[in-house]
Amino acid sequence: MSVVKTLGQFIIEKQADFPYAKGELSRLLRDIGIAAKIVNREVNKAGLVDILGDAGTINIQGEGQKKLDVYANEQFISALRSGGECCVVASEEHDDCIYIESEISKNAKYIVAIDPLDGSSNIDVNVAIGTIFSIYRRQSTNGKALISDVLQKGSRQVAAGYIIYGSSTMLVYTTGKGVNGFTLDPSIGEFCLSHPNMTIPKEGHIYSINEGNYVHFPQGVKDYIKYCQEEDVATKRPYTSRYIGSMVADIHRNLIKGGIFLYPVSAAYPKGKLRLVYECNPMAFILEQAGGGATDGFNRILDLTPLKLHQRSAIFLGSELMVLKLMDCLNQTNKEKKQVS
Ligand code: P6P
Repeated sequence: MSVVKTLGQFIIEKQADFPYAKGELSRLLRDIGIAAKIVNREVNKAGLVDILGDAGTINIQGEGQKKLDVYANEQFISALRSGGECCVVASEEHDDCIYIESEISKNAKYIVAIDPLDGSSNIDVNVAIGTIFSIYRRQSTNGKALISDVLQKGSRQVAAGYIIYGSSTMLVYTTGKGVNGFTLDPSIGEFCLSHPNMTIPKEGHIYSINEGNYVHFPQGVKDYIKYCQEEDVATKRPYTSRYIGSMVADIHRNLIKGGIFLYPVSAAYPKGKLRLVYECNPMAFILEQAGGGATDGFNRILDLTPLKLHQRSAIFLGSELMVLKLMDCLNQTNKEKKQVS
């Protein structure tokens, strides 16, 4: 009988990896885990209680908020407020940052950027959805935290993770020393280590993209899609197309099986759809820590400097060799453009 290791036990055990750690980050990760269990309870009841459907409000993205969006946002912010380790929360559901200035948080060192419930369009049709979070250490040294504490490069994250509310509920996170996955055991109400040291295969045979936007994709992306669809036994092509429309679910599958997730610029999203601070950066940190790659097509995602809280970016991330092949396709069309111009 293998010994069950809970998220709490694992966090404390790994705290030793950080010699100067005094437990603040451990407590912060614990707070996020608790909120995730509360949100999971409501997600699992969705359809049985009046928590499906629209909240009748609009977020800064101009997107209609679902009741579960609002609920999840409230739960994570409440947990971060009461936990005392977080001084600023940047949430997809709020126009501006939430500065926590309570007595319990007066010495808080950490910034949390969060998409409380990603994949909202899937909530009412019972498809997997997720929470994505990113953690930074504040750079300002005293007084109220600053927006510059939030708009740090992704390479400065101290931790990142996601929760996927699917056939089972999992919490996957990294603190820069590999990626570990925990599955919620409802019988004991604990996230238990189920996927230690997660690594993404260097090569994969799944590509995930909304091909409905094909006509507006950059030529290099079109070339890559055609590459995925060509017959070639040696490279096991054509690849399989799998797209759920829920970033956390698509990336989680590719992390386990190998594959590439692509959200290029398009007519509707000329700068890309996914948000750099609380979607692209945390997912890029996780995938790099799992041995994969993450780019906006030209730059490493983690090297981008956010200028605005809700700024968007194109993103291509997954198996290292698939990301490199995509970049070859993009670079090739750029060379051809330069030769012509
Ligand atoms: P599209 C969900 O709304 C989301 O933000 C991500 O979870 C997902 O990957 C993407 O948008 C889907 O966008 O345009 O393909 O529906």
